Amino acid sequence: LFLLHGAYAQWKYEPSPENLKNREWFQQAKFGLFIHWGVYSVLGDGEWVMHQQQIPIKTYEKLPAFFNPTEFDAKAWVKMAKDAGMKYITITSKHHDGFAMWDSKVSDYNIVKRTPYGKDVLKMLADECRKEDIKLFFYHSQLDWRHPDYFPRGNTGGNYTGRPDRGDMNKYLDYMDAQLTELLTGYGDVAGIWFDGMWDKKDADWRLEKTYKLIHQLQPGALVGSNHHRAPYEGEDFQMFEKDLPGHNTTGFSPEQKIGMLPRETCETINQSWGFNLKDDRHKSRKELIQYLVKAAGYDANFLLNVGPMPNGKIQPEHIELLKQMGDWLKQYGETLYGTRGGPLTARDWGVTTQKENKVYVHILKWYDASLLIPSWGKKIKSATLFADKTPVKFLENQYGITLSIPKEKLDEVDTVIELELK
Ligand code: FHN
Repeated sequence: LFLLHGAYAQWKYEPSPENLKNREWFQQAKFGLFIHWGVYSVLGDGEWVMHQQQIPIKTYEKLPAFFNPTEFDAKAWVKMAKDAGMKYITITSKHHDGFAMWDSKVSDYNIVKRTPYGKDVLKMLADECRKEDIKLFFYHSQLDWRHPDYFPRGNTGGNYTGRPDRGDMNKYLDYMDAQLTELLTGYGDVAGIWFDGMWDKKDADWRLEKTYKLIHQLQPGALVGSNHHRAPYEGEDFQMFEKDLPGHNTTGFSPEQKIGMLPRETCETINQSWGFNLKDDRHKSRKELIQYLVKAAGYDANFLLNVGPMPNGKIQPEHIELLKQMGDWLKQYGETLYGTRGGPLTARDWGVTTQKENKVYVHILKWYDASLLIPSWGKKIKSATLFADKTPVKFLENQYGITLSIPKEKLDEVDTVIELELK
């Protein structure tokens, strides 16, 4: 046993060349669409409805019969994402309720077998993404409220399932690996697996090594990430921060993490909910969303922005409109984000910087004065230009740093971008 344990601890993951290439692509992509969609959307009360309304499994299992998304149009979703300037989509293949959104062979608790709709939406989406050159990730919940061998933390405190707290975790993990195998063999190139839910049973043996090796063997290019709110484990390819800019330590930050080690991503919802919520009309504003995207880039992270489609398969019109506005903004300013890396400065109260080759983009998100002093990072500046209209910006370099003069009337309340060309 000791030897086995030792072997586990020593596993050293060597990402394949295509994996490293995909990591680079990921770092350049900057913006993705997160989709939380499942049978829960029928109730319009978010994806945690089973737990929150304490619905017993037997009752919840009646829900798929009401899920008939006849208006679902993969083409329209992918076009919406593309028009928003997004480069990838991450969709829930299975959320905590255990319902599979594809034609799973190892469980008939899936969209093809249990709903009047009867079609494999992941397949349709994967085909459309491939056509349109949008990459597709699967969000996969490790926590499973329905599988008899996943024993949740119980009906007190943790998650409500209305069933006993026992089972054979290994059997559950075999099932999970079998479902992952289906997703990684039947849907073409998968950009990655986005795990969530391990936090439910922090001390369980999740057999991560086995699962991660399986994924890397089936699709060496696929990127593995997990929303476990801890420092990355061996076998992971990117690090995610839920509702959190890296390092802002509310969720997803761990002091032991090595900053900059893996590509990063932060996710947020467009309103307050992940899954469709009828009562949620607290949509974020255009300004908030654009600034979040810019800040994420300044923190060297992608922004994965979530929508929860309605039970009919359509996306709320308010969300379509907001995404369109982001896309319009990106048409003008995308150059200052795509393909850049965060820095050279760390985030400031006034905003962030992004960089690409011999250019640095100063994104001023909140500033009221006609000049701004930024610290110097040891490089000399050749020119400074207001990105929006290419007019020159006066600057002064001295021992205090770089002072940029910004004509007040040119300050943009969303993002005033100053392009610095380096010598
Ligand atoms: O419990 C889930 C939640 O439903 C949602 O999927 C988010 C997305 O990041 N993650 C979990 C909470 O950490």
